[in-house]
Amino acid sequence: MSESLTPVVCPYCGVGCGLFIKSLNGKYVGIEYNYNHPVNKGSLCPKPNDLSFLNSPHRLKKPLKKTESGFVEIGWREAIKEVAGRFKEIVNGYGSNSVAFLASAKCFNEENYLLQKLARLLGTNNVDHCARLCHAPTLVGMGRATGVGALTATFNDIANSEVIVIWGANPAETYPIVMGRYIMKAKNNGAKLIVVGPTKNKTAWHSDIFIQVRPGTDIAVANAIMNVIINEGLYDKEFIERRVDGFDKLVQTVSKYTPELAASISGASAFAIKQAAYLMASSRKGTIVWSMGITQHIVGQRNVLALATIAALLGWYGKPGTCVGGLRGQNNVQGSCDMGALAEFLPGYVKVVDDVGRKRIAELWGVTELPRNVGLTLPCIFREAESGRVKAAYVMGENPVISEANSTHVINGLDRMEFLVVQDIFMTETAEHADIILPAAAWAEKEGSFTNSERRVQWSFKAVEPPGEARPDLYIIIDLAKELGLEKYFNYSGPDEVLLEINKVIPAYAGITPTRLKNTPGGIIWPCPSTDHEGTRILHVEKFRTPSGKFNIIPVEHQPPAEMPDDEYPLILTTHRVVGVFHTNTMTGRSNALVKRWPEAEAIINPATAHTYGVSDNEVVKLVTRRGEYLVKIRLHQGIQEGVISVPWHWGANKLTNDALDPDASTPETKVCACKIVKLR
Ligand SMILES: Nc1nc2c(c(=O)[nH]1)N[C@H]1C(S)=C(S)[C@@H](COP(=O)(O)OP(=O)(O)OC[C@H]3O[C@@H](n4cnc5c(=O)[nH]c(N)nc54)[C@H](O)[C@@H]3O)O[C@H]1N2
Ligand SMILES: Nc1nc2c(c(=O)[nH]1)N[C@H]1C(S)=C(S)[C@@H](COP(=O)(O)OP(=O)(O)OC[C@H]3O[C@@H](n4cnc5c(=O)[nH]c(N)nc54)[C@H](O)[C@@H]3O)O[C@H]1N2
Ligand code: SF4
Ligand SMILES: [Mo]
Repeated sequence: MSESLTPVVCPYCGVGCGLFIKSLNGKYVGIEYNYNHPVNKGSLCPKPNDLSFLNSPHRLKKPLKKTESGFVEIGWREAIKEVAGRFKEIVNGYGSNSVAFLASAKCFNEENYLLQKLARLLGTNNVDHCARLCHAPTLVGMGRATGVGALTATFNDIANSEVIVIWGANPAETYPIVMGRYIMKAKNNGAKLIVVGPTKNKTAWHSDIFIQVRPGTDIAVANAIMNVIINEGLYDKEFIERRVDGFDKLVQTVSKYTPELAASISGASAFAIKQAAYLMASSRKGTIVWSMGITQHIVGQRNVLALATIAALLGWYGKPGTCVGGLRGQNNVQGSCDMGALAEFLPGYVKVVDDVGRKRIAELWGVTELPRNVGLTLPCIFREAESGRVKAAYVMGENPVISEANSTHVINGLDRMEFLVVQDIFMTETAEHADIILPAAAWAEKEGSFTNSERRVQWSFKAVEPPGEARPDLYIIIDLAKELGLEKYFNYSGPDEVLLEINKVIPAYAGITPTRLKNTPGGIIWPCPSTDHEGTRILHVEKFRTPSGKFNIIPVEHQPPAEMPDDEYPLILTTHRVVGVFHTNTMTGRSNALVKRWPEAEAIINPATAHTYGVSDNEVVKLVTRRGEYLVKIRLHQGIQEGVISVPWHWGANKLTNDALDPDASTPETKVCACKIVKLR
């Protein structure tokens, strides 16, 4: 018997906690806490305490092919030949842009890098991943305002802040270690906490000021806060003068957003808005972080611009104890974006339309040109599939049937395609529509690097053996590329060689070599331009990375959500997450201890709203929107705004949600739509 402990990075959220996997003869038997890990010092939230999904009998173990009598097992050789053959046929018949690739924030940097390289060498920028449903507005908005889409500093800087603003996020459930180890630490040291959102949730419980807004009204509130800060002369004048462009335009725009106007738009109290403005302005060491309550709106990118601008007024950039940005969601969503698994960006955020940058990467890859048109984003891939223009897709580690807005159309799109490949660790709701299913090894069964929300790149080691014939995504992509005739460009023996190429292609990763990373247990924070550079904790210290070197203020106006309540659909529906369930529940849903504690969806509404519609606690009702219906149990919650119903989306609520898109980031508005309750008895 051989027992071992292997250091891995948690496979769930973007906090990037470290732990050890305990294995016996190559099989997962449990975990041990890693008390020396710089991010979590041993603490873990509920999810990685039970990783028994690794041993689930439902793991995919052999490639599968759809036949008239259902899925049948086939060999790897046949599977790869079939996938390559059909992709070649479709590209030759309909052109490169008739195929699309979905990369995965669950996979390593090296795997995402290879998948986007494969797409681009096949001649298409149709490669995207779940960042599109998530922090694409942050990427675009922070990119325009500061030059970099990522979080400006680290969790330690949050802990050292004197004022912390959490806007449209519920870290107590979604980033529990950031809440528990960093935000609460700051609070214990005297920091003040301001929370903005529609629900007095577990995060808001700890707030000093809670601004309760109706979903989709954040710009009005943000502009009113800036209105007070400017009118009272509370902004950081020196910072504005030296480091910010566009202040005068801002003054003009926010002048009409009085706290009273914002209160009438948002339902928040004008008093709370004013108090929050004074409290924020009381310190030059502050944090503003946000997440899906801000981004999943048709105004997601504009929301981001507004919040980033508040921080600029207060000088909350470029110094210890300040931190601004989106808390990145999936364990490797920051990395997947860095690697260029996005329709508009090549690795390192080189725009596909940037001739110079694109040429540089083409040369490094040994080709003369790369596709120069922006590709289809995730929601658009399914729309184009439904209308018959996207003929084939390769889905690595995503489950769009559950995660995409207005999911009925996603299913229509998948079914209309001529050829669908799904590469996953489980038979997902999406895989059921596939022609070929490829069984992947889970993160602990392979090795590679992940990048957390702080830009911290960490190596996660192989701890256990994959089940059956499941293989690491990296080798599946390499084999496929070879079968497609691209062997010259995919000549890698493993993840180390891929990371060495990433070191050359992405300047911010230049010094993050495999040897160094494996010997640096806490990881290295990018930008890290050379192997003797220790990494960069705080961005924008001297200059912003915009063309002018200054923070670029882009003032924004309030705009109502795409769909507002009316007589027929009188309620506002929003969606949220719960701590013990991750996304489409493929992994947490197969980990027994978690399923016992978090077995099903519970939609929360205010008791007054429940009274109006004659529903009671625990009652199962039908929720109906213009797009679909969904049965769910009702849970009464004093803390939620009247007229709002909040549904966890993990179990299929996206039948209801609106797929109206943010025009700048292409992110669907999954945080607001109009809805009605239909009683079943
Ligand atoms: N347990 C668990 N943790 C996770 C995940 C998971 O699935 N499960 N997923 C990870 C990922 S990928 C992500 S992106 C993050 C997301 O993390 P969060 O954004 O924190 O998660 P959500 O619960 O979707 O939304 C947060 C809050 O937004 C508020 N909200 C809704 N509409 C609005 C609005 O219009 N304005 C404002 N101001 N607030 C609003 C809701 O009250 C909700 O509490 O979580 C990560 N962590
Ligand atoms: N209504 C509503 N909808 C939302 C949201 C919301 O707040 N409200 N949030 C959105 C957000 S922020 C996000 S990030 C998306 C997430 O959307 P998705 O990324 O589609 O959701 P996941 O369940 O994380 O899908 C990951 C898949 O990868 C598989 N997997 C795990 N490890 C591996 C591996 O090593 N290799 C391979 N090949 N597969 C693997 C898992 O089994 C799973 O099927 O959902 C979005 N959808
Ligand atoms: S906070 Fe996130 S990274 Fe840390 S243990 Fe929980 S899910 Fe894992
Ligand atoms: Mo996300």
